[in-house]
Amino acid sequence: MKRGEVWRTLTATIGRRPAHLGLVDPDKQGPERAGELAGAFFRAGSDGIMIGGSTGVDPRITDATVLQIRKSCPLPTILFPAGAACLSRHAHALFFMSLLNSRDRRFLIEEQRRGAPYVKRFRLEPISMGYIVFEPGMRVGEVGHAELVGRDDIRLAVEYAIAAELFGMACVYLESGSGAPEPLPAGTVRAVKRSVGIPVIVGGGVTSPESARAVVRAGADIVVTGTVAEFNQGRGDLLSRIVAAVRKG
Ligand code: 1GP
Repeated sequence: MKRGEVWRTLTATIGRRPAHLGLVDPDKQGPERAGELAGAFFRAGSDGIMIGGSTGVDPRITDATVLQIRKSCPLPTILFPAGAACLSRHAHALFFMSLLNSRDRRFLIEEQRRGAPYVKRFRLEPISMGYIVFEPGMRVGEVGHAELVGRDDIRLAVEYAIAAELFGMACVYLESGSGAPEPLPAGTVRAVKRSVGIPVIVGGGVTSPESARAVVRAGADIVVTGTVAEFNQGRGDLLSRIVAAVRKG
């Protein structure tokens, strides 16, 4: 995968079927284990690896994690940064994202301002994203000072998503928070999907093929899972069944 082709390739995929991205948080394990997780996502049929978490890590840890992931699987690597300190020149692309419902300028524009020159210098492919955090929000809700959107607050969700589209953002991400007990309700995903023409990404709390199916049938173009891969062993390859459910639509 060449830089500059990641988003084009992913959008071509979602023209045919929903896509799956596996999330690896460099803060949760060492690079070796991160590589193993990426390999598991690849074997399960994921379309790419997102690298990031709620807390800013040492850029050297992000670098080592990205390099190990690239050794372990051929999938495109997309940074999902908590801030300017989480960039790596070794990734293919990054979600250049703004947490639209943050109360803190830092997550709306300040981290982005600080990181922008490095994105250029590292020639990372930027994929602009409106990031919206819903209840329960988990760690990212706290760290990002999000004014959480209610799970069923369709009006607010749709307004944020349309605003993202009008800003020219490439996609919108509906986030319930990593480790959320459930994914976002189908009604909320469906309403957002009907309101915007840009791809809709849904993540947080997808831990079963049934919940993955519900989210894609509601209209998610891309489903993100992180936590489930960490507990995949001994569970009948749950990850492969989740990814298959996403791909089948
Ligand atoms: C977090 O939405 C992602 O940003 C993934 O969440 O860890 O709950 O799969 P999970």
